[in-house]
Amino acid sequence: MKNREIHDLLNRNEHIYILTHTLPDGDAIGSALAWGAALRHRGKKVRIFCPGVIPNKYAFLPGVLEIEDDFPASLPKGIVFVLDCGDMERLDCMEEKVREAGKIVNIDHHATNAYFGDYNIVDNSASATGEIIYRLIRENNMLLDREISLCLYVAIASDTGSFKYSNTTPRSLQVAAVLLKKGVDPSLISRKIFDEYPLSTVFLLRDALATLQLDETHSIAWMSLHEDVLDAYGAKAEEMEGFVNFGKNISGVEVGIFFYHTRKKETKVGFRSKTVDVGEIAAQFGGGGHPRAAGCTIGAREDTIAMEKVIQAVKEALYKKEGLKTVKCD
Ligand SMILES: [Mn+2]
Repeated sequence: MKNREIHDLLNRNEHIYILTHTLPDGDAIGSALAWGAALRHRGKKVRIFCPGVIPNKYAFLPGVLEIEDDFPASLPKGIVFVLDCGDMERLDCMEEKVREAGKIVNIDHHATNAYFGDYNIVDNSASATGEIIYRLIRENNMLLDREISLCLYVAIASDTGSFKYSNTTPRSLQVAAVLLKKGVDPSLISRKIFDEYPLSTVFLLRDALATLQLDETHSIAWMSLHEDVLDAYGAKAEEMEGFVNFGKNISGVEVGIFFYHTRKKETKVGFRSKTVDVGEIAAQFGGGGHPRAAGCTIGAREDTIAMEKVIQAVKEALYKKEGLKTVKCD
């Protein structure tokens, strides 16, 4: 989509709807708020939607309270910008109403993007959707004040894991440099979105670490928590995010697994891996994901049965990989 087309589209429409995905991350929220603020400054009537809850750690972002969770039917026709979504499923059943509201502009950086928009601005070389929004703002001479810069910085810092992941490029750092010049405080953002956690999270982590176990070769590390423990601390399920890495990051460990047992006799399994394709393992149990990060849900009479099955499958995948290695060495 050319900038002239964006320009025309904006000139012809007064109402703008910005949507982002369920279980929003910093890129989803930061991109939506930045794009919304820039368009508002252009005199547009902007509404921002995100299905589901916005995690508390983003509460410091300007405009976050205006984000609505339910997309109403029969809105005045406008343009719908869908941000950071590989497909429309991520809008959590809002698709039909969304398509009625106007032409869809799909802005995203996922390699798997389904090009579901009437217009598509998809760039998988961008580290974050926030990086694409930055480019649109600059190329169309839109406002880039300190608040918009803050939202864009959160977007890019989130998706690059604070400029640590392999998707960090010279370009993402160049954009970050401009945003810092606009007055963004990187240490404040780091504290808010990466470092701070509620007390309940530390209690949960303590209990999870107490369950840490390893296989005999110390290649697999796993931990577990039951829903009852979360309730005891008044903790939310999202607080367990990242616990699985404590196992995976142990020197010598190849695969970290986290088991969350619900009262419905379901076990939600999170995998993180250094080498083994855990996406394949998760798929064996009806789940999915990426080679290095995946998940699945297993129903079983006993929590231990679900765990044993999963650990056995990981062991088999590890042995298969090691078998291949031996063949190669010969
Ligand atoms: Mn993203």
